[in-house]
Amino acid sequence: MSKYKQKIIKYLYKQDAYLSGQHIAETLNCSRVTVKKVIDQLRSDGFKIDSQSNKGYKIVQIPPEWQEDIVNIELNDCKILNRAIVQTQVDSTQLLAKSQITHDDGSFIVLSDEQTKGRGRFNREWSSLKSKGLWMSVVLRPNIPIHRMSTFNLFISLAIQQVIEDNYAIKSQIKWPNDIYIGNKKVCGFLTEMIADTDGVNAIICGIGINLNQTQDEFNQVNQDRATSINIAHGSTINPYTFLKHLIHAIEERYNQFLNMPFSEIKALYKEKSMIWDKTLTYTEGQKQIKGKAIDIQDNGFLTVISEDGELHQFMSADIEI
Ligand code: BT5
Repeated sequence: MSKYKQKIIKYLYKQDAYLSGQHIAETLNCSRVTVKKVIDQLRSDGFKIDSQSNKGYKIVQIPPEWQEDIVNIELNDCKILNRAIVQTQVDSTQLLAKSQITHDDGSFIVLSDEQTKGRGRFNREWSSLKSKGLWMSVVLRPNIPIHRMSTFNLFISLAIQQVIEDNYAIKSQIKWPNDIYIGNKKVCGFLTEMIADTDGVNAIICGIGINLNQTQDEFNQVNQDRATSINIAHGSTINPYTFLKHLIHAIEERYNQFLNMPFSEIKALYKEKSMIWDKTLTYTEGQKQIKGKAIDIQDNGFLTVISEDGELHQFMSADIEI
């Protein structure tokens, strides 16, 4: 039955119209009894499926938990990713992705409804409430030397920023090197890790956290005044599958650019979408801390900052207090 379950989900998910049991059975070459059994199973899994005697069936609501079959439908057209691993709860999608790499040499995503130990950079906590956001790790396999990785985050930032702006009409901005903001609140953070040796990069593991459907009071005390969600900015519920579809498409496009063109070609756009210019901010990288203004970004992704005493500083990655 699971073979038909997948096919029936796919068939119904793609349709806006009602489809009769007879029609589904004929198309999928199974009996109407099988169709009915699968529909009952889907309903008990949490799908709301309307049925009307003369018309047939139509999915009207998908359960709030990620459905692997539907995620895979959204990945269908993507040429850079082979599959999705979907979990209800994990410690961190980054950890699960890394453990998969040892026995899967393809490119894939790991998605979870909830993370109990979601992490940001330097092991900082990433709050990942159940079914409220996109908690995802993307594993990619570029065949490039390590030094080329210094611009990867810049391409990915633009992918995420543009999904929010182009599809939801929300002005969003990039905070170099790895955050996306709406106004002065963080809506997304991502981090890029890699497995590499002297021959080059074997795997990129890019962990992306995007707040989709939290209300403001659902953020914990630490993030209460500093975080926002797309739902809050947009004023309505965000369909996670639609968001995922847009994001995968944008990542594919920007990843191909990252592989094939220098950062200098998208630098003007990146700078236009960035929020850190013309402000005196505090930059911290390791032991080094300065107050200054960002004045440019280099073709290798390094940020040039001029400190209050007029000295120029180059940052590869830094924490910026805004
Ligand atoms: C980041 O780190 O912003 C990268 C976050 C990456 C999370 C993803 S989710 C999928 C994958 N699996 C993981 O375990 N991680 C990745 P950083 O720049 O260090 O920022 C962390 C800071 O962001 C925290 O110290 C909080 O102040 C803030 N923060 C935590 N949760 C947040 C949230 N949901 N929304 C906005 N800000 C948050």
